Amino acid sequence: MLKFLLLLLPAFAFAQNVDLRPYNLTATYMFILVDKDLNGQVDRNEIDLNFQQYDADHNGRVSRVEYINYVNQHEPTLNLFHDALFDIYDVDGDHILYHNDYDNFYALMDGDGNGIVSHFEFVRYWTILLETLEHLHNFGKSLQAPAQ
Ligand SMILES: *[C@@H]1O[C@H](CO)[C@@H](O)[C@H](O)[C@H]1NC(C)=O
Ligand SMILES: [Ca+2]
Ligand SMILES: [Ca+2]
Ligand SMILES: [Ca+2]
Repeated sequence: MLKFLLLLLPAFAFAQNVDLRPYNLTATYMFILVDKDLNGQVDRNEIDLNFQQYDADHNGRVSRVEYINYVNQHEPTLNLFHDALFDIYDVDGDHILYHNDYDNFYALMDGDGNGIVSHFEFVRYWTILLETLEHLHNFGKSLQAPAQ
């Protein structure tokens, strides 16, 4: 399933040609999965909940190896994209995701800085991120020109 920030994509997770467009629809789908208590916003603890699924050894931290292992089991065709996402999450660059990284990422998504990530803010942030990293998950599709 599209597990949020590992976001990820359900049925076609193993397909060769994953197409996440339209990005605002993918971002909306991610929001629905992340907003576990259905209160219409992403609460800070919901970020923790999301990342817990990657913490294979349950030590409270997500290493790059744990994250990539999870990706390889669930969304292998998006591994380049996820490698870049890990770098975005890992704000202090120590290759381990922990509370400080989640705090930072939450603040990045909180466009108006009021301490709450609204549906609108989440979808806007992820739509832009999916566009920005398009070359890492949409490779090939723009090269499918008709044969001459
Ligand atoms: C996505 O963006 C398109 C074009 O702006 C818009 O028509 C559509 O309603 C949007 N969909 C969602 C789910 O926000
Ligand atoms: Ca761990
Ligand atoms: Ca870190
Ligand atoms: Ca906000």
